[in-house]
Amino acid sequence: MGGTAPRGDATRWTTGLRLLAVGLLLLAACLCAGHARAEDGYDLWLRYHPLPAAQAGTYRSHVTQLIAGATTPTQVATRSELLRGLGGLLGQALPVADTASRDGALIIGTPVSSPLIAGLHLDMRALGREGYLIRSVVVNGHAATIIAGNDDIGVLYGAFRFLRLLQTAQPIARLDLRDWPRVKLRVLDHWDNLNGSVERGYAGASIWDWWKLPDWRAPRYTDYARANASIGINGAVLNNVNADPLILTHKYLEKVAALADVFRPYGIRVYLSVRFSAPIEVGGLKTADPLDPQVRRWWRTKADEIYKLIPDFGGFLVKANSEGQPGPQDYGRTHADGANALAAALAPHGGVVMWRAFVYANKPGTDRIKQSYNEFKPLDGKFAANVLLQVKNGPLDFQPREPFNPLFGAMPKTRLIMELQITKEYLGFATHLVYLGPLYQEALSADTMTRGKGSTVAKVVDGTLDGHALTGMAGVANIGADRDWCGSVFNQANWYVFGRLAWNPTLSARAIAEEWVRMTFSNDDAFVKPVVDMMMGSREAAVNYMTPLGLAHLMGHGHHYGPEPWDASGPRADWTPVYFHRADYAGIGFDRTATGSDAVAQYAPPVAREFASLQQIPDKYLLWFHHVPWDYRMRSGHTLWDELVMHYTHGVDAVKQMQRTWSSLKGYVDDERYRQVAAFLAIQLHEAQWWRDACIAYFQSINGLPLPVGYAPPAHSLKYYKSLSFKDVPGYSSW
Ligand code: GCW
Repeated sequence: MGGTAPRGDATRWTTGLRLLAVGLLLLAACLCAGHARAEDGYDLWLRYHPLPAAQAGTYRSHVTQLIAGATTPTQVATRSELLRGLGGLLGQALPVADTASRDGALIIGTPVSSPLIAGLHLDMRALGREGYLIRSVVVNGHAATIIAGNDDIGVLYGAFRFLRLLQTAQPIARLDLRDWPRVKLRVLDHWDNLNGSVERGYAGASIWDWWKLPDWRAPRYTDYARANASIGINGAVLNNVNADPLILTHKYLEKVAALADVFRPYGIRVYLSVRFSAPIEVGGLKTADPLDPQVRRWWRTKADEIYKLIPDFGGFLVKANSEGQPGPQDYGRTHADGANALAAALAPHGGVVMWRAFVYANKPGTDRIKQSYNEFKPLDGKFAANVLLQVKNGPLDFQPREPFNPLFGAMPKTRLIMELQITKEYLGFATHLVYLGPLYQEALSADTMTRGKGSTVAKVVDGTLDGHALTGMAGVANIGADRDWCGSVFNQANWYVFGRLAWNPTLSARAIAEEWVRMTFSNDDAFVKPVVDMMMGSREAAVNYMTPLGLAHLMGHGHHYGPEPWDASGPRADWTPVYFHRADYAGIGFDRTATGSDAVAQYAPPVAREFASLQQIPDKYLLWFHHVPWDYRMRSGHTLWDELVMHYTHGVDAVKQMQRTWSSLKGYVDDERYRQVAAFLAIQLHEAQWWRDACIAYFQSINGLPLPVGYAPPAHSLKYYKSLSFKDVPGYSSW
């Protein structure tokens, strides 16, 4: 302070006042943000932050002690989750007791693990192994709540459900609910490579640290298992379907076994993607012919080795004769021959084969979307009992919108598992806010009409349509080593909704979004409603700014980043946007009616008629099935071209609206998450505008038509958009 003139009392006084004011402001800010402390997203929807005092007080009177066994690893996990969750939510540690000594005991267990539960003689037949029942009861004259199941894992699921009731501010005084999974295998498919990269992964490197496994079992593996168990996911395929054969070497199997050990208490089985030619690459054989006795013996011995290390190993996932992967057709055998050979090796141990139907190699020249059906439908009835055919939701490839895959309902004698993509390869990668609940729900609720009205895809998936007990749903994971797991907070909702719909495919995407928002952010209705609305509209926004009215696959070549509708570069025609949109001076769209590729004929007649008819086809599938002139009159009265421009523009406007919604909610969210979402929405807007402008510029270069009045021209020339090129795009080029 040398050299500064001494200040008088008055100055000191004002400075003091100022400091006090600043201090008070800071204090106020801290108090306001009390519920909104900075968060990095690591805790997902299992945050367990203290509930508002009044609410916590009510809950505390209903939950005063925990009576829970801790003999098996699953029981230990369940008890510790409840202590952690309730302790956090209620703001005080919950005492563990042996018997209900006062009102408010939370009693958990199975009739075997808990004498108190056994004494209630509950009817739990319908619950199966994984279901649970939560009920308010009276025990020893005291009000109590029970969480009961037939098996420890059901109790764990029930515990997470109970926590969710509190997390989402539901009443718990008079509970009587029971639930069980409608689908048997609820599986995440990780496209993780052994070198730590993730194909189509946008959340950093793989979470599996293969290098340090099996010695180092990162705590994160347990948190991964907790998160999955909380939504009922019970399986994980650890490695990419473009599989490295090394995963089947003993060294790697030991690593896999370590992960299986961590996951086991949480009811999660591990599965592996296998390369069909592994008997050659790992086994040193000359062939991988599935009918060769040596090859069959090799798979059997390999399966025996795996089950010695991992007694509850789930099975294999196989991508064969697809996109360059080896397969049975290399030896003149069918997909069924291939699948059954592996299935025979796993069957003695109770394992399954999930054989992917995503193939389009058999007849180049045939409409790509028809090939999988052509190839697999004739094999109905030919697959072994422990084979599931894994079918993508749509016939093409995880586009922003596709009609349902016609294989659903078309193979009644085959167990079909549905594959959805959670990672947003075609939906803006990590940064775009696109909630996939509506996409999944649209796919599941589609009516295949294969057994009359009401033969929905969901009924194929849950097995009720054709009476299958072995059923499944698989989601390509969006999980990586990023601190927030999924590359953004809102991407976590897609992991969440996948798990919830795999548990019960008839749940509503909106209800699930609401649960997630309450658990992830806040129970304040003033926040919940607008955020859920924003999420529910987000997928349609993306469809509009990327591929409206049934367009598909206009993304950048190979890496799939941004628009490249002009791309015709090969090496295969059916990898290029021009193949899919077929725009020319006269019109646009892919004629898949009888005058074109006749893909409509793969659907049940009433659906085929609807899709084939210009009068009946819903606008959203128009250009998927029809090639129509640019001046075609839409139902709205606009021409197709005008309507296309309007859809693109709506998409961009919807993102602007999302930005407005988010900025109006600043006060409800901690700064860290608020700012990331805001920044990502800015990226989304920029890229949505780019999508709109690039596509309009390109299509306009083909049809020469003016834009409808009031619609802004693209910001740049087509030449400019074509000049953009991208290197090192995340998630690309691992195979
Ligand atoms: O969508 C495509 C992806 C490939 C992927 C393939 C598949 C794993 O671009 O990266 O490969 O689908 O599902 O097999």
